[in-house]
Amino acid sequence: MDQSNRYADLSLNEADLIAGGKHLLVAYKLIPAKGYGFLEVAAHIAAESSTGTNVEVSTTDDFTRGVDALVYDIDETAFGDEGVTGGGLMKVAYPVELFDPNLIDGHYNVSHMWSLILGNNQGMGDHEGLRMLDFMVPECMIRKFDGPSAGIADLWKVLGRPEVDGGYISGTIIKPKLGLRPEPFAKACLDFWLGGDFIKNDEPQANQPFCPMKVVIPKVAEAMDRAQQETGQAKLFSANATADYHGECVARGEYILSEFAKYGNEKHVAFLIDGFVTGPAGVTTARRAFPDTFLHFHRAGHGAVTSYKSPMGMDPLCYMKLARLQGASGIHTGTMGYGKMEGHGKETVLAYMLERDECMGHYFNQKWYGMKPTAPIISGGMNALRLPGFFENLGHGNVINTCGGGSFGHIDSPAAGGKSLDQAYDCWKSGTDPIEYAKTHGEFARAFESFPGDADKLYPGWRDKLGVHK
Ligand code: CAP
Ligand code: MG
Repeated sequence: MDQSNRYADLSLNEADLIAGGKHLLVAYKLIPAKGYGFLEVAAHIAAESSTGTNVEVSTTDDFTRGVDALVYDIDETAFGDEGVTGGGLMKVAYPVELFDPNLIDGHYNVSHMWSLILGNNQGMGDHEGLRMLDFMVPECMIRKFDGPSAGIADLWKVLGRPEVDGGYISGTIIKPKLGLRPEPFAKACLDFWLGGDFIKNDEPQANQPFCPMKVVIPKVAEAMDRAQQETGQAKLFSANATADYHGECVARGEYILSEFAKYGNEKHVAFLIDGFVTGPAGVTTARRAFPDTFLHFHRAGHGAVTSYKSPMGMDPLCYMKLARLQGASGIHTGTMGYGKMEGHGKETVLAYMLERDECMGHYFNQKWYGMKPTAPIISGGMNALRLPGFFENLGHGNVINTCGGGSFGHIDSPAAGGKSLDQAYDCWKSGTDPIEYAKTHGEFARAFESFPGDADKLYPGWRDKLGVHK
């Protein structure tokens, strides 16, 4: 049934909708199934995502019609006509009345918003692809999402740095991903902390019988204390507190904090939450139960909904915005084409959208009205050699960066790996040519020999220039 006479109004003006402040706007890429009209399917999507279904129902009244989501703009061939790689653009205005304030405090919840704007409409039979490209939340809603509590400024403070523009935080992920018992795990931590600042659990490291949390966490807390004494520098650990049940997440969080508190280091802890698989419930549990602890949003699994390979799901930019609304202190943004995960150089907007108080996205300018920033966490196949280019592309270095292979793969030691990362930042910041910089900075220089494939690609002729022959 074509419902475009009810769920589409192409005379609506986007600037007026924004100025009115009473609608959440969403841009989608739509590929209608064969035999269906573009506007017909677009209207069905607006219906399915708000007040309707595939037919008119007799229970609808005038109030109901007043809160219909409306298609207000379409461009049927915006992305070409090449099957699932093509498609058109559609924009929908959702009245704010459709969204769900909490019973307990009136705050909006992301789960509800997500299930409305990217829920049932994903499974409809009359399209071959529906991907959310961008959305814009109006001020009256922005002010009622939790947003972040702790942030990168708190970590800079612990590190004794300025709380604005505190700079690069060099980190690692303990590798191997699984299979270390408590002693070697804690030793790996110490070995890195002698050179770098920040360690995170790899996301599957939890409470396995071969490395129980109650055995390994005290050893890691002890290793942190030792590293801090030996280096005279503060160190940070992001501990996995992910769990299905909120009670388990809170129990893990409390336990972890209590162990680090024995050395006065509870502020040196972040909680890693696998926020894609737990969903907003897992993130909000940690955000609300531990508002003073940096909430490290790891997104394993997100590719299922954000990958550019798919005509479905959402653009990574939407995922970043959802994370900031939920209150992540930091989230993995990928490596913008410089690491091993899917991505490209123009993804700098992912970081800017998280950090800034106002940012132009793919389709909408989003104002955050003072909501705290979410820090970009850069991870996945990175090492010292790839960092100068990464910083140049991003334009700043106020990020947390974790290099697992890039630290534990350094031929001298994990500490040398950690030092090579800080040197890479210093190299870029000082505007020095990396080859010239390597001549006077040993750990950075040895990264060339540690990752020769990258060195050949990024710095051709490096062997001759650095006098390395074997
Ligand atoms: C990185 C990592 C992260 C990925 C996730 C890994 O290790 O720990 O989980 O970065 O991707 O297991 O691959 P390496 P993203 O440094 O050894 O690559 O950050 O894009 O969410
Ligand atoms: Mg990992």
